Amino acid sequence: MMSNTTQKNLNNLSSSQLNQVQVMGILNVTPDSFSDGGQFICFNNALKQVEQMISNGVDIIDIGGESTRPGAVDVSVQDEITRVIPLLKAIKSRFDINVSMDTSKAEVMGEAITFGADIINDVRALQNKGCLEVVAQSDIAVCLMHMQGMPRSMQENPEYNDIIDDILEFFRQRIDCCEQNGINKERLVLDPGFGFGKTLEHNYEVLAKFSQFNALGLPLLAGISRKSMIGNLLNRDVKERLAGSLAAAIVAVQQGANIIRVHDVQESVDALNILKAVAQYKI
Ligand code: 7PJ
Repeated sequence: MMSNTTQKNLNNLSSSQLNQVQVMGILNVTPDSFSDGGQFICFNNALKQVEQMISNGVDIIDIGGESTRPGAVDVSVQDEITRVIPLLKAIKSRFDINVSMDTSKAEVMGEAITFGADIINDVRALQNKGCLEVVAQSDIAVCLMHMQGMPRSMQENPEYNDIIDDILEFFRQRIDCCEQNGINKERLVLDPGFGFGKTLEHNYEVLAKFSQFNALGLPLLAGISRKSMIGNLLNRDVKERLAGSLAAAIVAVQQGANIIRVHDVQESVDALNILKAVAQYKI
C-alpha cells in the first residue's frame, strides 16, 4: 500500500495552484532547430502556427531565433533581429497574447522590449555583455535558465558535485546579480535547463527532485518537450516523443513547475486538464 507521505507528495498541489500553470508554446524561427527547424521560417506559416496555438489554449508564445542545440552555429545580431522582431510585431498587432523572446543577446532583448515582448527568456541567464543593463531599464519578466558550459560543447562531459545544489547555487548567484543591477526578484522565473550541459541521468535527477527549486520562492519553468532526455530514454525519434514529453511535463507540474515550455500545445493543455480535474477532489 502507498504510504501517506508518498500520497501527499503526489497530491500536494491545490486546484487553484494548478489553474495558474501556464503553457508556453515554442515558435522556432531558426533554420536548424532540431525538431521543427525550417518549418516556420516562412512568416505566414509562423503566424498560422501562433493562431493555432492560441486556439489550443496557449498562454505564452516563445519566439526563438537562435538554435541552442549542441553544435549549433552562431547567429549574428542582425540576422537574429531580422528573424524575430518582425514576427514579434506581427503577433502583438494581431493577437492578445503574451510573447516571450528566447535570446541571449542584449541588442535583441532591447528590440524585443521596445516592440512589446512580455518576457525575456535567456538560456544564458543574462550573463552576456549588456543584458543585465538592458533588462534593468524595462520592467518585463525574465526567465533565468541554468546551463553548464556553452551550447557548442555543453554535452561533452558535464559534471556536478551535487546537481541540485549546484543549480540552486547558480540561481542564487544570478538572482543576487539581477538585484544588484536593479532587476527585482519579483520579475524572475527560474529554469534548471533540461538538456543544457546535463547527461541523461542528470536530467532525470533534476526532474525527480524538481520540487527542491521551490525553495527559492520564485516561479519555475520546465522545458522538456521532445528533448533527447525523452528520445534517448525511450529510443524514439523526434517525431515520436509526444507521450514521453507529456508524462515528463506532468511530473514537473506535480512538483511545482508554473510554466511548461512545449511544442504540442493542445496535447499539453489536455494533460494539464486531467490533472486539474483530479485536483478538485483532493482533501
Ligand atoms: C529551453 C529554452 C528550456 C528555456 C530551449 C529546445 C532547445 N528556454 N530554450 N528552457 N530550451 N527557458 O527547445 O530543445 O529548456 S531551446
